[in-house]
Amino acid sequence: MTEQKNSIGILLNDPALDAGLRNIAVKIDKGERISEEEGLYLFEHADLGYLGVLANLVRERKHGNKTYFNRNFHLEPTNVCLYTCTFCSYSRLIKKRSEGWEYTLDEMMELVKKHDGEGITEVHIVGGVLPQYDVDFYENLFRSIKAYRKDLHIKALTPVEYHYIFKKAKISYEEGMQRMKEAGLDSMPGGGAEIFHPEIRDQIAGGKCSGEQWLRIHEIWHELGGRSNATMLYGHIESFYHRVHHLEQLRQLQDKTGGFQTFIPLKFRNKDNEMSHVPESTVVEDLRNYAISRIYLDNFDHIKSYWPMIGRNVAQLSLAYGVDDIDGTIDDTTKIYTMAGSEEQSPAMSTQQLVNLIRGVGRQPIERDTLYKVIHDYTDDVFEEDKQYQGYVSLPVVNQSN
Ligand code: V47
Ligand code: SF4
Repeated sequence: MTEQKNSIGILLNDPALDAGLRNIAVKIDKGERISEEEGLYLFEHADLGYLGVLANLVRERKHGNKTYFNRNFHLEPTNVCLYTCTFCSYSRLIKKRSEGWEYTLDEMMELVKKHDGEGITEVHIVGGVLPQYDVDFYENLFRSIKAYRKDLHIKALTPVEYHYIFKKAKISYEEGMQRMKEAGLDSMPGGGAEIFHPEIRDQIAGGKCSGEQWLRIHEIWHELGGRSNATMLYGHIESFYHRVHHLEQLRQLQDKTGGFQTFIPLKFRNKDNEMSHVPESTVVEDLRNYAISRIYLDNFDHIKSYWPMIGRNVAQLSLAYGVDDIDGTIDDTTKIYTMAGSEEQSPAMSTQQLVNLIRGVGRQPIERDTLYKVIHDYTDDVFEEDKQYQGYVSLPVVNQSN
């Protein structure tokens, strides 16, 4: 039996560990990359305990105990959409547009103004795809936000919108992204990725940009010096093979550009959509998926669990399975997950609540800006209301169905 200084030693000293998992553990111990076959092997054979040890080691090598969050709000111009993604509970078809909302530029600026005086650093803009929201519209929106509040980081739109509006304007992706940059776009969120593989994408997100187009628009944005995020919508009709394929496409592009900051696995929620008959993944599977993502994406700095979607208790648990970021304070400004059945029916968390959520599992809460510049390290801060706890607050009572 070998002497090991880190937690992987416990795994390697277990004579019952199978050879495949042992080889992968040795690779992770040495800081080596795993192959696609090994990624698939993890999905098919590795239990949660094993994955937790490996993913936590990778996470702590990169970030120690640091756990990031930011202060943001969401601006969703519309929930009416030309597309009909089968997993989407949020959008309304054009023929039912009276059931949805379609904000004008002035109405959106009123929503921005609601956050006057708040220490918010980012606006995350995402919504449905409609012809009136074209290149000119978004240029005006970004310029108006910057003119009003130039410190606000604009993280906006996905290749789904960009592909559509550039095609409509008959301009190339390169020209389009350059125009967005000049209008004030600071970074791109990770949405619209779903599952890249056409076997699945065509069934759940037919008609919108392909996996290749999604990746190409991010590549162009990175070449312009921009940063962006990436997501994967998992736990529906895809197989483990499709998940590994998705992760591999991201890892390859990241090797080329280095422009991705964060990977965000998005758990499929099945309320009120065309895939309501598809059962949701278990919490154990969610944690396995975070852990394998952390192990596989060795060239991504951050793995984020998005608490409005996964629920704050699972987000807290995910911090032991490779996750180092739990997104932002949000302030009840997104409807995507409440409409899809998340246990977070009114997703708002104050900075204090987020800080305590992170402290509750013994991690260090760090407020960051969108580009991960540290804004404030809350490790030693004590909030007035928390003085009674004299240290970490205890875990909140878990009350969720899965
Ligand atoms: O692209 C839609 C997903 C995404 C459902 O970059 C669903 O910081 C689960 O990308 N069940 C949009 N997921 C949200 C998004 C995001 C969120 C938070 C942070 C960042 C970031 C990006 O939401 C869509 C789609 O993949 N989605 N419906 C559903 N029923
Ligand atoms: Fe439209 Fe996005 Fe919903 Fe698809 S996921 S229907 S593109 S809003």
